[in-house]
Amino acid sequence: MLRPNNIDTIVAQATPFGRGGVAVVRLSGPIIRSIMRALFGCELTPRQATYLPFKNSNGCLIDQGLAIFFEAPHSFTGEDILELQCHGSPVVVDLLLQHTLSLGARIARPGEFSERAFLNSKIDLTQAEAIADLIAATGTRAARLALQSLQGEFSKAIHAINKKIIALRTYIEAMIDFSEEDIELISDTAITEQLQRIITGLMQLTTGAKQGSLLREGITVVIMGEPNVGKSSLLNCLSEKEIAIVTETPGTTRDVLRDTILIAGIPTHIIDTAGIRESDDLVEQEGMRRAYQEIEKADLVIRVTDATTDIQNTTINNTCTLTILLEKAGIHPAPTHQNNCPIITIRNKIDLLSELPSLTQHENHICVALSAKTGVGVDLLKNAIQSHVGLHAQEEGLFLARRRHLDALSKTTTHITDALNQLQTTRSIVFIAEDLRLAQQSLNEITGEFTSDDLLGSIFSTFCIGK
Ligand SMILES: Nc1nc2c(ncn2[C@@H]2O[C@H](COP(=O)(O)OP(=O)(O)OP(=O)(O)O)[C@@H](O)[C@H]2O)c(=O)[nH]1
Ligand SMILES: [Mg+2]
Repeated sequence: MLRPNNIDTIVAQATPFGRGGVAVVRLSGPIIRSIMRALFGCELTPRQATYLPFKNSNGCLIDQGLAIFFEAPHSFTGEDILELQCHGSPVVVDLLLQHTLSLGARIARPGEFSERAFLNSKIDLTQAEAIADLIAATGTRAARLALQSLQGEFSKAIHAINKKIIALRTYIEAMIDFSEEDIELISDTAITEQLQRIITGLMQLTTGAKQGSLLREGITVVIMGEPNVGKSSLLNCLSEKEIAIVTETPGTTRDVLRDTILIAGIPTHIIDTAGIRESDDLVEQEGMRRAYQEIEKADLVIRVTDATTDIQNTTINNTCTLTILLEKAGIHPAPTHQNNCPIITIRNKIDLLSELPSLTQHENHICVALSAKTGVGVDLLKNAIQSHVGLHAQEEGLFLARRRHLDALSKTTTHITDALNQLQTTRSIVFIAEDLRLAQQSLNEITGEFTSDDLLGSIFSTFCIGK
């Protein structure tokens, strides 16, 4: 592990930058006691808030406030920590930081406090990531799930599966080591059953992690369609803001416009694009090229049509795929185009036809009749987006997973499946043992028990300073 030999004492503002009632400056490391003596002329009693003047090296007052000393190892980082609560002025914070730097501390890198907590085994990697996720959470559900992970729920679920792999590995390794001796061997059927049980556990965990990752990452929904059908009006209506310019001139939108809204607690990144039509206008062509780029990355496409003019296009047609839609619009997707993501068709402007809002479904294809101008039927669209995402209402078994967690779970499942295949084909105990070892290694990447220094560096560098 990357425990440095010469541990610096680090300092950072733990509260957001700017003005406020109170700001917190946090220090962690081996020279905290000498910093306390320089700042206050004494060492503080651990875990006791003391109201004190904070002085610079000339004895001049910088501020007065509360100071709390957490003695190692009973602190967040496992090292001595000093927290200074001063008035929330950027000038005061800066003076305090400068003074602590002159006393031998250095400015912390982003995530360095959490990194030290991890390296000193105060928290595991999923808990460290949960701190960053809790801070970044955009909705109450995401915040609740981050807190659960911080309390160790995700790690507990990983450990439960790990225990099963270890138990099986122990048997298998013993079969290799003592194959000549008279030990009780477990049958192939028993090994198969145990492997299958591990796979089932991994599948359940992956489902919960995938669902939870939606709350963290959100989904990308791209609005596409011909010019003037009301795409930008729909973006404005969904985001309840005047983000896009709306005019009756076809070809108004050229740039890609985005906003993120919460639909059933899921961050939904809505993207409005240029209207798609044959055009000689270079700017419009560039707009369409950008629209196409966004469509390629979409999780869901909302195809808007004008109900007053476009009757046959809105007919529900379950053979309507993204590729067909793009070709109809004169865009010929590259042969590498893979995204055949689901499409919801909108019959917009129903207010002009005095039609009632509706949601119709034919096999997998959904059509919503609404008015982006008056807002009627937009709730139906939100419901359709929500059911497309398919997020469970209950939170049990959901984990606010990251991409790397999903990758590690998938690798683990592959290794266990390989072990099962070995059992059914080569029946080589040595190969099975190796697959189980690799499975355990992949699973341990999640909690950080087996993680390369490079990966750790990249994880913690995404944290904010002071955490
Ligand atoms: N009556 C009515 N008018 C609408 C509705 N939605 C949009 N419009 C009008 O249709 C015209 C075009 O709307 P936009 O939202 O700019 O359409 P767009 O698809 O973004 O158009 P481009 O950016 O040019 O591709 C504007 O005059 C809107 O006021 C609707 O539901 N009902
Ligand atoms: Mg527009």
